[in-house]
Amino acid sequence: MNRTDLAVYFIMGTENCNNESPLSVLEDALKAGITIFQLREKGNEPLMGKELEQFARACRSLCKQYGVPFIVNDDVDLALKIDADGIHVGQDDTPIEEIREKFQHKIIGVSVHNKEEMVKAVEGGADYVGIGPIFETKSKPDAKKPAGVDFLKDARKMYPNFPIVGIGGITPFNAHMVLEAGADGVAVISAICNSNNRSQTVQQFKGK
Ligand code: TZP
Ligand code: MG
Repeated sequence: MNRTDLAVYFIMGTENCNNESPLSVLEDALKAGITIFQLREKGNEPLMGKELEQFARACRSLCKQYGVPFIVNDDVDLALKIDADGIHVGQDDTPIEEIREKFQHKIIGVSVHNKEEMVKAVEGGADYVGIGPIFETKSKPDAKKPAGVDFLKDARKMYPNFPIVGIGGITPFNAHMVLEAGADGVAVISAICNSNNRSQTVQQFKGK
């Protein structure tokens, strides 16, 4: 994958869209210029089974229409079934070696929090890593404590050219800290979901 694909990485599931239809939030974000999208269906009442598949297919086709890579969080079977462009996994999800067999030419993203996890992901064949939470987040109840940008800086020094995205509590106001620390982009839920001007928010993330 290109490092530039990570510039504005929008993540969303139905629970993140307050009073708006999730598909219209996604289409608005795509129009605004997000560069990659991850479907992350979590929470108390997540879509499941056929409903989830139908929603995922609709997201997939919107992303295709806008030429934006479509990534599925965690759910390897769903990603394969709907021919997603890639999968994103955390440290407690399916191991990368197992995924790569099924995702030969697709994007694999891994969340990492320290040097050991980073090395393992890169050597195991990840296409990009997500590092966070950088700042305090309200979108992931089980998130680790905010880590700031120290490890992100170390990760960039270790791997000068590897695709890295920062995540967690990132807004147009603090994004510069993440980019200056060496990230190729910012991964966000609430900053885009809750924005009342998504086009402006995305342009701000792009430094415009
Ligand atoms: N992983 C680490 S923080 C986080 C995830 C999925 C949530 C990011 O959401 P927000 O609203 O951009 O802080
Ligand atoms: Mg996970």
